[in-house]
Amino acid sequence: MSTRRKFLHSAALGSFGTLLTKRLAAATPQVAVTGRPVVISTWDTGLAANKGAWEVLSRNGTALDAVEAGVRITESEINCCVGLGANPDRDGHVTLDASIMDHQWNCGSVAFLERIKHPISVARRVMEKTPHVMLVGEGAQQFAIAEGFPLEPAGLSEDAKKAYKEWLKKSEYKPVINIENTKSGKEGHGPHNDLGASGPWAPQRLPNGDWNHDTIGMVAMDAAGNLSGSCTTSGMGFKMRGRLGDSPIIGAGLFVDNEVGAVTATGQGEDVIRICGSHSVVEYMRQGLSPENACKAAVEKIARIKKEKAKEIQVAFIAINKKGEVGAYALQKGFSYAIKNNSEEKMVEVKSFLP
Ligand code: SD4
Repeated sequence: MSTRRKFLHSAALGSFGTLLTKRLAAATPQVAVTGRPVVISTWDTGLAANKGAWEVLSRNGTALDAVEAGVRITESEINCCVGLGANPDRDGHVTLDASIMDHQWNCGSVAFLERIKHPISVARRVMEKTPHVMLVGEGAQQFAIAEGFPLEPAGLSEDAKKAYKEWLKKSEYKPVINIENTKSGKEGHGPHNDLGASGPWAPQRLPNGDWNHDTIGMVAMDAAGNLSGSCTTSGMGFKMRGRLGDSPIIGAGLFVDNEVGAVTATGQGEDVIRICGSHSVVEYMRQGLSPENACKAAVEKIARIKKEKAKEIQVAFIAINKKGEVGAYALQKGFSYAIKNNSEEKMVEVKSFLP
C-alpha cells in the first residue's frame, strides 16, 4: 500500500468518532430504484448471474426461482472464485457454503459441502424437503446424493492447483479481501463463461494467490412484490479445514423479511457473523433507514468493533427494501454490485467507510 494510502487509512481510523457521529440521514442513496422486478448481486460476477435471474423475473417468475437460477450461473464457472473451481482450504479441499431464503420465512442452507456443483440448489432442497434449516459436511453431501445431485470428481481446477502450490510455499493464512479496487484497469484477469462479467470488473487473483472475492450474494423482488435471496461461496481461500463463514448462516450472510427487505453480505465472514449482519441491516430498514443507510449503519458497527483492525478487512452489504429501492455500503473501497431491472443493467460502485 502506498504511503499516501496508509496515511489515508490511519487518518480515517483516527477520526473515527467524527465519522461515526455524522448523521446517517445526511447521506444520499446511490441508487434508488422503484419498480419491480429488480435483482441485485454482489461483485462483477453478478452481471452474468443477474441475467440468469432476469430470465425468471421477466417471465413473471418468483424471486425465489430467480435467486437460485442466478447464482447457479456463478457456481458453474470453472476456474472461478465461487464454486468447485475455487481455491481450496489449507488442506487442499474445496468446501462450499450456501443459503437461500424466501418471502415466507422459509430458509435452507448447506455448509462444508464437498464435490457438489450446486450448493444453492441443495440448500433449497434442505428448505423444501427436510424439517431442518442447515445441513453440513458429510451429511449434506449424503443428502445431496440422495436427492440426485451428482458427486463430482475430487480435486482442484488448474488455476486452484497453481494457487495452492504457491500458497503452500509459505502456508500463511492472511486473507486480503478486495482492499484494492477491482476497477483498476487490469482488464480481463478472470476466466469466465460466455455470459458476461469480463473486462474491468473481472475477478482478479491477488498477489497471495487468492481471489479478490469468492462469494456471490443475490437479492431480488419479483413482479408480485415478493422478496427472496441467495448466497453461495467457497469461503475464504486457504481457510482452516472446517471453517464456515457468514454465507450459510441465516441472519448473517443472508436475511429476508418480506415486510421490510432483503439483504446479503460479502467480505470477512467472521465479522459479519459477529453482528448478525444481514439481519441487522433489515432491522435498520425497519426503523426507517434507506437501504444504503441501513447497510452503512451495519458497516459502521463493524468498524467500531474492529477499531484499528478495520483497515485489514473488507465487509459489504447490499439491500432491497419493500418499495424496490436498493442500496449498498462497504467498509473498504473497491466493492461493486450488479443491478438489473426493466430499465437498467449495470455495475454500481459502492461508497465506503474508509477512503
Ligand atoms: C466468507 N463472506 O466465507 C465470505 C467470503 C466473501 O468475497 O464474501 N468473499 O467469509
